[in-house]
Amino acid sequence: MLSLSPVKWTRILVPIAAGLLLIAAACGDDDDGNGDVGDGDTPTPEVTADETPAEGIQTQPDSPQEVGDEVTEAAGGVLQTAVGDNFYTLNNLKAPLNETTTIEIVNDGNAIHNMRIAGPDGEFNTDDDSVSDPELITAGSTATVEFTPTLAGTYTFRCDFHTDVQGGVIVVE
Ligand SMILES: [Cu+2]
Repeated sequence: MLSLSPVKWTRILVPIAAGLLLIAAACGDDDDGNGDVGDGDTPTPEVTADETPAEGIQTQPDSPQEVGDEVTEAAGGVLQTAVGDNFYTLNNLKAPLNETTTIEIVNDGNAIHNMRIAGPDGEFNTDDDSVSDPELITAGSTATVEFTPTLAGTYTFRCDFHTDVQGGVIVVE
């Protein structure tokens, strides 16, 4: 070792120093790289979280009839209301989630009425509607709607024959 000339020491030390600089630079790059990876990981869970709220009922139309203050709850799987010309006597209804409620509607009016519940899609006249059976309730007769909600929320219903004035809501929870 002691026999090496200054020129030979230089040939050894310069590459070592250069190597140390490269390592230091590489470490700096790694830190930046790790930071980028960390930032990149963050949006991934957000995308997953965005998929979850897709479940649930969609925005429902407003009830065309003013919703009454009196809440009528299902009892023993049955909800009773009536219709006149042209309104529901009880239109602030409440039904349990994941159970079948039979809504009984008596027509106390003279005109034909019915009940159509907008389904989870929040639109009338689509496949997920629940409609009275029979669909036309004549004066003095009774009809039923079998309603089995599997999603919580407030559903809107209306009469197909008086869509602008006759309706109400069913709160499901
Ligand atoms: Cu009607």
